[in-house]
Amino acid sequence: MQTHGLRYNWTREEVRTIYKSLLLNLLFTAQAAHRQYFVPGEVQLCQLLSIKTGGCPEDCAYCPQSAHYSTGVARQDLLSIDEVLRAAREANKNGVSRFCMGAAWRQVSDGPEFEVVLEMVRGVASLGLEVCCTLGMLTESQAKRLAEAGLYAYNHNLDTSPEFYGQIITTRKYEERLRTLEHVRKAGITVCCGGIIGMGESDEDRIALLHQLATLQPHPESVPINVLVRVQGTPLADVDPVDPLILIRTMAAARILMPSSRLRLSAGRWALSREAIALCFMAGANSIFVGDKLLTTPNPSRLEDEVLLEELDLKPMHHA
Ligand code: SAM
Ligand code: DTB
Ligand code: SF4
Repeated sequence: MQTHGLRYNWTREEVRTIYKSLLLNLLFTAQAAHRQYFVPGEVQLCQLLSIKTGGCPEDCAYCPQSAHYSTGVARQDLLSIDEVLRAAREANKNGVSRFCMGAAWRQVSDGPEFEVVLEMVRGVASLGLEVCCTLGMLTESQAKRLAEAGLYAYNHNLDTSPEFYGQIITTRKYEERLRTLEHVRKAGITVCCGGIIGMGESDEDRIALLHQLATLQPHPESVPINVLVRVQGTPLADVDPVDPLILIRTMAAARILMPSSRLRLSAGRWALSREAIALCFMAGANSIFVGDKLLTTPNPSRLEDEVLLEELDLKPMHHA
């Protein structure tokens, strides 16, 4: 991967200036940055699978899987290796090049369930897919074992600014998230780290999140930008929806700050217009999640997405 021209010493002020610049200038600069590192019109298709659902001890205010809220999400114990491999093979056939397994855990515990997850990673990797996991906090030795099993990426989001974080989650600290990211890095696994917008945060919070991400050295190879999916029963069920132009601004700023990272238009795409999605691609997004479901919430159907890709002249990116 080309690393020329990347910067890690962005100041908060510089990030603010970029984020607040005139929208059309922002889009133009972001698209130019995008073209230095990527083939225009190529998008990576990723698919999620919830391998363990609900009943999570954390109190993340956005999350339908937290045991602190009653959201109607049915709890599901760890899936079998067979069920996971069946889903991964199906995804592979459908042109997906990255498969991400999510578990509603606060952290990974050593023991039989972790051994099963390691076997799932080996199996998915053997299909030639980029395999990603998001399992909560990890120790250094757990990260090392995942790397040995062939894990390509680990997703662990900072979610929002350090300042706003305490209003969203009280059961863990921002610093703990950063520590897991260090363990992932040290084990040689690529980092997938981003956040959520539309939780009632301010521009300054979004700027601070972008600043945190863009000063990680190296940058996360993958940056998911999620739009809050408001789920009944969670404390954020009735928060005002975010203006799509704010999403587009956040995407463009992320592309300029971290030009060589894959930028993923993740949760919340279902609620966006085709035109807003097109502007996200203009702003430098180059990946989406496909499949009828994200982890627990709905996503556009595969058929709708086929039409979308065709209408926007986008081509699926193949495995690197
Ligand atoms: N339990 C693990 C953790 O928190 O790291 C992994 C799974 S968790 C569901 C992964 C990410 O999904 C969260 O960090 C958050 O960014 C995102 N997420 C969860 N609920 C969401 C929602 N309602 N809308 C948008 N993003 C959401
Ligand atoms: C990420 O940043 N977005 C993806 C992935 N990482 C795990 C998933 C978002 C999940 C949205 C809520 C749900 O479907 O439960
Ligand atoms: Fe648990 Fe992850 Fe949901 Fe937080 S985001 S409640 S840690 S599943």
